[in-house]
Amino acid sequence: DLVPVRRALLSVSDKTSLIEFGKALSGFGIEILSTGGTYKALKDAGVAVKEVAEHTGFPEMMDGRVKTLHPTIHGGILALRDEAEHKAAMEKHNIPPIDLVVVNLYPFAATVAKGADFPTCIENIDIGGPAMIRSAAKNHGFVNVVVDVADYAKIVEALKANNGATPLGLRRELAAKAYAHTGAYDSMIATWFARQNGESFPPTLLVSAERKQTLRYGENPHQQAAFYVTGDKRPGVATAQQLQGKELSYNNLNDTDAAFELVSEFSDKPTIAIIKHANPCGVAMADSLSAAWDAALRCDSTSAFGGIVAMNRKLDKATAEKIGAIFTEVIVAPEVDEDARAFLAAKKNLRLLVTGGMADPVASGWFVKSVAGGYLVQTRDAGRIVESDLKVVTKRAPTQQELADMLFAFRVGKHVKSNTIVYAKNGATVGIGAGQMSRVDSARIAYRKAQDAAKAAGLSETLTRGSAAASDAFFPFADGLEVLVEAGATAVIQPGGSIRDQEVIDAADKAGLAMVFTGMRHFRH
Ligand code: 93A
Repeated sequence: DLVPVRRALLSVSDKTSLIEFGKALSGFGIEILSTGGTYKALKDAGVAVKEVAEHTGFPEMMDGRVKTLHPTIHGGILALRDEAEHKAAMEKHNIPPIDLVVVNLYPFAATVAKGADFPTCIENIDIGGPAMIRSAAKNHGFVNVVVDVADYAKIVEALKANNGATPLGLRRELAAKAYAHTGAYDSMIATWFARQNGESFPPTLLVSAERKQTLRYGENPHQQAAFYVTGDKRPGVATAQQLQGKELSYNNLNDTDAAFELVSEFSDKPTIAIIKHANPCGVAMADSLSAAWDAALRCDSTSAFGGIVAMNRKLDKATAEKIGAIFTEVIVAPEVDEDARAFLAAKKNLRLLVTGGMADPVASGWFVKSVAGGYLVQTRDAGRIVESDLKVVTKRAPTQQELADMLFAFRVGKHVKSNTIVYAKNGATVGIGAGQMSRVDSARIAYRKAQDAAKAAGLSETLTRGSAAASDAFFPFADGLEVLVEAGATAVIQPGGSIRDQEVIDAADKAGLAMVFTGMRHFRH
């Protein structure tokens, strides 16, 4: 299954490492064919190269739209070298075989990202490149195809190891990668095109994402899993750099994403979120990160064990020491200072990630969920309630502190599984009820957890006394609100919109609570 490489076609938009690779190929006595720009770059660097136009006897034309779309090229790639009829055709039409195709495509995504106009984006749809990649991958029995600069070294190594030939295993591996590449390229174009036509979603779900990593297992050890990335370079779990610790697991990635997206909601003050099973068990903002950690941990120090910790400021040593005092799976921060890094380095199992910045909470994007027989797709929840959105519905209006805590609690609640009740006081959650089938139960659980936390801290009363409480959706009855009253909350924020809103408002008035409606709910199932 070893096939010698005698002739290569190089046609690349991204010319990174091109010269070194060209020189290496020449060193194996391989003839190089190239299109205009690639030809010029190689020639200027003194690498022996022949222009495709000379090879085919046909000039590049129509502003480069037709460069390599010629039977001399495609016959040379597609011909089965062991088929008499194919060999006869090659001879009759004077078609030399091409054994290696190296192509990277017109930078369509980068052109769109630059904000280019419609005709420029269209001109950056590569046609000849994908055609050659697909031809070469189809004929992997004889032909090598390289679409990624990172694979240049693999080819050179194989040629070295096999005296100028490559093994079938490598050619098959490259072929699979080639089709993934052209598929992702076309799906990107399809998505862009649908958007130009005014559609939010393309007619078919073509998600352009490439496999970054095969994970050890999925949510459970008997499930297989992999991580696919879209190429979006914004700060987040897909682009974060891991500085230390074991490989991230499926659950780690899911939880880290939840933690980082949550904490990215807050920018005014140093904020920390501790996450377990994709739900926060403590979130707090304070004048320093270290104080934010103390307050976040106080909310539910039992659940914080084995948690994922995210923050919105550079991690400093004082905070790292505090986090390091309890068992933590992952820390994710925009940056980490030298002293914190040195301190954490001793904790070999702790995974430390830096993102280089924070996520944009109002960025657009898709949320995909699978159901039997299909996928549900929605735009991500970029909804954000600010003070001017609030409508006071009770006799008493909230105080400034209550207002601040209500907005904080509601924003945290957006990142908690429904049904959600979040109690917050002085910029810190003091009770979180998540994922219950009844809103009353979420309110009760959050209160009970707050009582546990108070007991653990040796306090005489629970921190929910004098707190603001947020509900991710309206109260269908007054019973949920009555639990908040019992817990000592003095202010409530909720979407409103129930046919029994008046009953709920009456109950709040009776207890002297201040309540506001947001008009927006944050279900998260
Ligand atoms: O416009 S094209 O779709 N028509 C072609 O026939 C063609 N052949 C190669 N674009 C074509 N290419 C692309 O040109 C390659 O995929 C590569 O991205 C680029 C390299 O051009 P140059 O060598 O002139 O820099």
